[in-house]
Amino acid sequence: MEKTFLMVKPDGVQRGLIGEIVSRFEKKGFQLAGAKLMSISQELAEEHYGEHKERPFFGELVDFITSGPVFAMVWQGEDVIATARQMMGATNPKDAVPATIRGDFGLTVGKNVIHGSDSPESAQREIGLFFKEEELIEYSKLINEWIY
Ligand code: DAT
Ligand code: MG
Repeated sequence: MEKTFLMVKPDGVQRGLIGEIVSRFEKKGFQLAGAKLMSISQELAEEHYGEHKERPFFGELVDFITSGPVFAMVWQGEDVIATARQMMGATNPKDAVPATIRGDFGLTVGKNVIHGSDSPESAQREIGLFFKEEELIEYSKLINEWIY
């Protein structure tokens, strides 16, 4: 089953949105494979956001993501990578439609509440950066028979 890396950013943790965000993915029918509250080191932040190294906002982005704890998660399910991106909404909350996470809870691009992998390649890379294999749990849920 496809897996993706999702993370409640420091603003979302401070604002008490962990439960709300977990709940949305649970209710959708996705299955949690791993989760932890953690601090991101400077090195991990720079690696995670490596694709944006040359962008003018890179320093700000690294400072922000290391500014407080994040809630890192791996979710699995059919088409979870693309569907989670849709549920997150556009990068800039100004453009994110209502009923998306950024549309409902964000106002500015710098503090947009949630991160999600944008492709199978980035999902694999980001899961590997944040989780050890033994931190991901394979288990079956009977309810999946009513989802698939
Ligand atoms: P996404 O998080 O939707 O995958 P991205 O990968 O393009 O978006 O950018 C990573 C993060 O960088 C994004 O969540 C917020 C920040 N960011 C993106 N564009 C920005 C900009 N123009 N100014 C400030 N921060 C920006
Ligand atoms: Mg991205």
